[in-house]
Amino acid sequence: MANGTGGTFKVNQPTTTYHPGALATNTTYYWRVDEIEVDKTTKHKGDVWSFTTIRPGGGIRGQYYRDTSLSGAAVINRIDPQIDFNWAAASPDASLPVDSFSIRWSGEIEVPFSEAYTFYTNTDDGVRLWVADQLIVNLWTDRRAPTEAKATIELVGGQRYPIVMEYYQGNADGDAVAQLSWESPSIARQIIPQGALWPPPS
Ligand SMILES: [Ca+2]
Repeated sequence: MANGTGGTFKVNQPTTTYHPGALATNTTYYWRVDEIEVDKTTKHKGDVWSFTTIRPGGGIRGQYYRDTSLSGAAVINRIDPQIDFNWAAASPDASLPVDSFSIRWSGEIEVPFSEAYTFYTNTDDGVRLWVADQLIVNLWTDRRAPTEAKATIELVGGQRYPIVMEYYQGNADGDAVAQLSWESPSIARQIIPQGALWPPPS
């Protein structure tokens, strides 16, 4: 039964498994299993259960500023699929200077499993990272080279948490790098994929 629209009887099922075929994303499915006893007349009506399939993630909002302190109006507002940038000695965009710019990425993150997640920032220059409203990385200083920081936090599978990463490229130190990765007992270290990230709820 899909969308709670009064579902349809699917099939008499002689075994304990049923394969419904491919499911749509971002859809709630309802299902009920009735049993008939071996006398073929006594019926037991089951409970209605439901679940909602995930929708593909939409990346994270990026707001880009023309100074190192995220002040004034953002000159770029866009959705970045991931935080995985190495601009080297260049600028992210013609509307930004090569040096002295800053970025705030914000949105939500959904984790697949209930376990400890280690977040890794790799930046040149400064970075601050909040996950689940906790400031877990705070290195708001110039860097002479891409520098890693990490922090571990317990999260619950299937839940969405706010995530914010702020970053700046300083005035004097050439290269600009900003990357955000994660790792858990179930996930090998990787750049956080687009499918786990969402723009802020509107
Ligand atoms: Ca730099």
